[in-house]
Amino acid sequence: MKKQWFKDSVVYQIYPMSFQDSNNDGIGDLLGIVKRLDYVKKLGVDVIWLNPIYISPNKDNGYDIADYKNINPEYGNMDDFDYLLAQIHKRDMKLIMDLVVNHTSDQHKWFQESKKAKDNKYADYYIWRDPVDGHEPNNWLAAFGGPAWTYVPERGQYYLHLFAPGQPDLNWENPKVREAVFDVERFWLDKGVDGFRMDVINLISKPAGLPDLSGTPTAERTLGFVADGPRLNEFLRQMHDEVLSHYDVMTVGEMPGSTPEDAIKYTGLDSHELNMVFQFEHVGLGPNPDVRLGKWNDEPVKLTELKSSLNRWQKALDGKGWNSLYWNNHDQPRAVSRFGNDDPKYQVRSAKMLGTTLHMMQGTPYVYEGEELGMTNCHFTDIEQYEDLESVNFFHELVDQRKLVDGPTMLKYLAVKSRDNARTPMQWNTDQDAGFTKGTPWYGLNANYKEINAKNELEDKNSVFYHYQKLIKLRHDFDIIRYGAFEELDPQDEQVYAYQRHYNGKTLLVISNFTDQTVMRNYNQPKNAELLISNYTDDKDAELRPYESKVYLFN
Ligand code: TEU
Ligand code: CA
Repeated sequence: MKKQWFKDSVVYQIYPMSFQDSNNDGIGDLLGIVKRLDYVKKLGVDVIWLNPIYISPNKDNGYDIADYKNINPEYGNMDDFDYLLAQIHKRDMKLIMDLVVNHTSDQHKWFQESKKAKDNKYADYYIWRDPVDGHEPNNWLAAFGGPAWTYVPERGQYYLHLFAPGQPDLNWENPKVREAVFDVERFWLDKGVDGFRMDVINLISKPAGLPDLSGTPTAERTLGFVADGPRLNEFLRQMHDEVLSHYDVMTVGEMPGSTPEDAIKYTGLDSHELNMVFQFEHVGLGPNPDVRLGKWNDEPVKLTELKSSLNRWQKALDGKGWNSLYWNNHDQPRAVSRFGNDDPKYQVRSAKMLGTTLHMMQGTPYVYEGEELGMTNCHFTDIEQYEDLESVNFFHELVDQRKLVDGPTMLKYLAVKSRDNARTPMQWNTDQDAGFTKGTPWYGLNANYKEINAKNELEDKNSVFYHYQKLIKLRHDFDIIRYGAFEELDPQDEQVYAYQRHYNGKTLLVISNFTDQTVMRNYNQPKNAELLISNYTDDKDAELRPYESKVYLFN
């Protein structure tokens, strides 16, 4: 069996558009990333995951691909890519690319051909259906608003798009589509890429017959209904056997709606499909006062629910599969705002607490650009400040069209949940535009970049950066962190997240106070227990101060 290096790795996610601009057009690019590789290496990560950099009209910031084998000129060219890959490998790091093959852009040549006729080579590359009583073929709704079907008069048919009309779903039932995707994968793997993050890969097999959704159709329920369709295992197995198994690669499947049982099917120890999955349970927590509004609310997450979710995944996959570990990414609000406390009084402490809580678990941790600095949400107050189609579409659909919520309330919800919170430029220093660009940034910076930036943190040994650097080093140094069995402690405790790991007779005890209160908790660790890491400079034993998080190792 190939060495499963993904189990020893920490991944750093770069959103290229917002990471570093090198030619002052205000847009991050590949040569900009090269300039920052020593910073990424200093953090100690092993793998870089790059969000899509292919030719795209950018209706969904690159998740609408028009040419899988060419670089979007905004980011540079193929020579720049080859240079970036070589520079990553030279620093003994690996690169995984974002593979978006549930759908393409409507500007892709395949779709441009497919929409013309019912009998050309590409006619069945997408999912076309005749109108039913003059309407959409079923009641599915799209993740970015409106119905999941758009009518094309040239064909006299509707095509399916689970996301935006500019993102037509590929027809994976068609073996030619599977071959075309495998060809794309081989193209990048033959260039030396070390694996893929696979976008919404559990949506590629649709329910047979595309039946109506029962009950109230919503965008979220549509994704959940479509997810994990009848031929998913078959398609993933074919991809593994025909392509992935011929390379030493790491794969992570993004799987909205997946359960631990699903994940074991796809990441079973033989890894004959994927190495791990991104599941959405913990980032989707919080009561949903009005299902018609989907994720749009500002309900806080209850710690007992967060613990129940993460602990269930830890226990279910222990010895059976492999977890990805993340708090945030380009689709989620900033971790310290969502799960910690971004009040300047607690921002550093709680960002470190979140890092410790996640990085001491079993699985492969993912650090999203800026998370290692404790970057926060933007607290926008005006719809004009948003650029993500998901946020803008739903503001207009829910406020203006369906009148389900008023503008000020929806703006509160956007401020908490919008993906734009994660997409403002990386905060490098206190220069104009935080050193991200000398041009006009494609998107405004978070106003707090003079306080929160890489330069300040590299000069402060107590910064979030050095805390993450230490967490990553601990994972590399201690088998118990990588492989130890997981044991939850006090699941009903509403203030403190505590758990243990066990390996070869040793115990790791992880204690995190998720509140701004001082609380007393005694876990009876031996007096000679070694304190591996803490976000305080001293240790008051049972007294846990606001957001205090510490890790003990003992026999
Ligand atoms: O996201 C999958 C997905 O389910 C998103 O709709 C996400 O859960 C939602 O935006 C959270 O509010 C992937 C990519 O990560 C995302 O950036 C793309 O927009 C989407 O697929 C379509 O490709
Ligand atoms: Ca640029």
